[in-house]
Amino acid sequence: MSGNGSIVAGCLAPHPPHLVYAENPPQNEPRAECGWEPLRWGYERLRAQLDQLDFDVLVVHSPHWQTYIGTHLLGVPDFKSLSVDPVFPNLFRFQYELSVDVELAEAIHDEGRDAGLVMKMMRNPDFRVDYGTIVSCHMSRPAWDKPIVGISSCRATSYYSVEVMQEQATELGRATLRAIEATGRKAVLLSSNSLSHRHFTTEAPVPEDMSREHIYHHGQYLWDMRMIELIRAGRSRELIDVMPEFIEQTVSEADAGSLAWLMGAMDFPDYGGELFGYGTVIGTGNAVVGWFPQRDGVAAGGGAS
Ligand code: 2XP
Ligand code: FE2
Repeated sequence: MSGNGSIVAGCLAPHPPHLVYAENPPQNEPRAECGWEPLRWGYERLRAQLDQLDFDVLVVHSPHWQTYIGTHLLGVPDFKSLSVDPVFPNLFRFQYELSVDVELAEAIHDEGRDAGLVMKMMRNPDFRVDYGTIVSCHMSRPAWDKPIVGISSCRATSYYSVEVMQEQATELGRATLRAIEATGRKAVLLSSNSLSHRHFTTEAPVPEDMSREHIYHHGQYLWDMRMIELIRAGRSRELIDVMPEFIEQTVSEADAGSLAWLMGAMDFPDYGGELFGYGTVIGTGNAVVGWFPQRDGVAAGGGAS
């Protein structure tokens, strides 16, 4: 099948390992009593929406696969290993087993290269898939019954500036869309990042003790609310316009380009993203959001009315 693929949903799908920890799936070794329910209920609502959709593949852009020369894509059909979070090994020791849609990954590689981006297929069969990719995929689709495409973050913010990163990431998004269309895939896209990212540097004796969980400070909350307002109003170009200041003020993980990639791939939606949940994790702001371009009432192809 080829030529009539589409993006059926785009999601903001943050990856705090705490959320997997609190869900107690069999793949994760540590056990939790509870924790971060507002966010986990948000993911539950996102999953219910995705269950209504017919799709072939999850395409995920992760801030924690950091490649300093160009954008890399997982290029091996199957991965199986243990993922241990380097910062939270007490919360996340996860046995993963996943398959990759290598044909789509190669198509994105080729489209990106043809658009002038530096692209590379990652062919090491012993590669350890990053925990950002794993957490976002697990929380969005815990059955692990769909192949994924994993895309790295090329750190253009660190090398150049947020503005250069955004140019590259939106171009990568457009290349991703062209590849999805050309290969005939029905794809769900995951932008694996939190919003504000200032966080506490010590942990409660019981990590899931929610009496200790709150936003790092009020200014971070105000920024998160502003970003969520733009998302819900379908003002995605403004979202990109304010992102340099947002990233500077909140040290946001959006600096990785995941959200700019998503907006580029979805052609800057002028319809609202649906907010499924908001909550903090060690003080960082996290929103779970879905954009559904094929929903009734959403004009395909965008364009302000
Ligand atoms: O520190 C990070 O980048 C994480 N993703 C882990 C923790 C909490 C995030 O919200
Ligand atoms: Fe992170």
